[in-house]
Amino acid sequence: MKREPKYTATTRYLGHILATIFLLTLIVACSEDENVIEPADTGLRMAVISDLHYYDPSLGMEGQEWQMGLFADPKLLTENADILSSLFASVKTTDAEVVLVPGDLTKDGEKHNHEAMAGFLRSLESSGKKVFVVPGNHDINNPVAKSFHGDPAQNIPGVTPAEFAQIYDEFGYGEATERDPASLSYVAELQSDLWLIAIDDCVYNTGEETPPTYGSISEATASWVVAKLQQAKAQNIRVVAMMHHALVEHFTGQSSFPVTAEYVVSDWQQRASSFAQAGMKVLFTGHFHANDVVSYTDGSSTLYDVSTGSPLSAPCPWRLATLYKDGRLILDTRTISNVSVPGGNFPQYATEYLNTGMTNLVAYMLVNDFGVPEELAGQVAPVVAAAYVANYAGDEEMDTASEQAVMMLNSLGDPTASLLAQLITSMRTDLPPADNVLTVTL
Ligand SMILES: [Ca+2]
Ligand SMILES: [Ca+2]
Repeated sequence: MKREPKYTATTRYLGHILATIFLLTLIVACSEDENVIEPADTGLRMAVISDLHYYDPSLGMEGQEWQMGLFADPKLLTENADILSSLFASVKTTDAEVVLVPGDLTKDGEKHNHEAMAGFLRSLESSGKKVFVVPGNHDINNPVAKSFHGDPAQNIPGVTPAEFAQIYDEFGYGEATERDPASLSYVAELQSDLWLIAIDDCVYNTGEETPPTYGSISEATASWVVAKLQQAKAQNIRVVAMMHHALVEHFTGQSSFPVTAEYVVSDWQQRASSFAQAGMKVLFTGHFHANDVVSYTDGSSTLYDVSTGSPLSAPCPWRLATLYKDGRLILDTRTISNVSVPGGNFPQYATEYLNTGMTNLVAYMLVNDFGVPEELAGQVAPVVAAAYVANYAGDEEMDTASEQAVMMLNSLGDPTASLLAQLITSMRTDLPPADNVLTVTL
């Protein structure tokens, strides 16, 4: 006769403990097999906010000159203070340790707005983050720094390069381990084995009545950047870079279309090749107001140009980026949504504002700058505007309306019409990799 085993409460209890230990062992073994991130490598968490274009509403928003400015450049300037306030509140809630701002901190380089921006950045730092800035094309020696208390608009003080560095002393210039004598470029240490190379590619002293849109890295500054990259490589130090203008074309032909050429730095292929060869692997940029990522390869060297859109242009994005020691860079995108506007739906309001503004601007430019007949301009402008909206948002694709417009334009046998067809196609054809949520290995 088989005897039934007798379980006591104690043996059942011991059994549970043994089962738990066994399970825990399994979990640990599985974790090791899957090669989870070592606790020591939590990565460096960065927020990237670009093209903030701050303008203090108390400087006035009245008059035809103000309205003309909005027509020529359809940014959400009227709503900018509320939008930036929402942005800074959101950035504060993240666990980002570093905040990168690749230029265009102010509407047009007004000293008043720079000082206010420094106050906002100080408040970000008091929430436990380190902020680093470089100038954009609007920020320094800007001849159109104005207040708008009715027509005519009034000139107000701007800033010189030295004043810019002084105002943003706590946000890069004061903690720089090295500064480029030829520009406002600098090196700062983000971690003991990670440098930020902040590159100033802006052109300040043209003597023109309006600030230049294009950017250019002087030979002296390019050599300085290459020397810093080589020094980092020799010391086994990783590098993250930032600059205002794109270093690499973000869509095919961007540097040659008349309306988009000035958004890519001059001599971009030469600069991109030398920086990639010297070891630059990732560069955060802004300027075009588009969320986009492209790569550039020279031989065995590849770099990623990560462009971040503006909070003042739909979809009002900013980025979170985490860089691990094994080279993985995880990029995520956030958009600003909680701003009070007529109708209550801010994302929809921002998209309609950009769409309408770009449609009107493109129609005007087609007729007045490119000699396109008014009827054709009226037909094509909404398609070009929609291409901008899609390109700014990132991960863009062709749609039926664009395909039909491209076919119609190509059938006209006119050089301007063909160029427009190319522009629409290029702006809707995303170059790899993806733009908003992705992981790349540097
Ligand atoms: Ca892309
Ligand atoms: Ca894209």
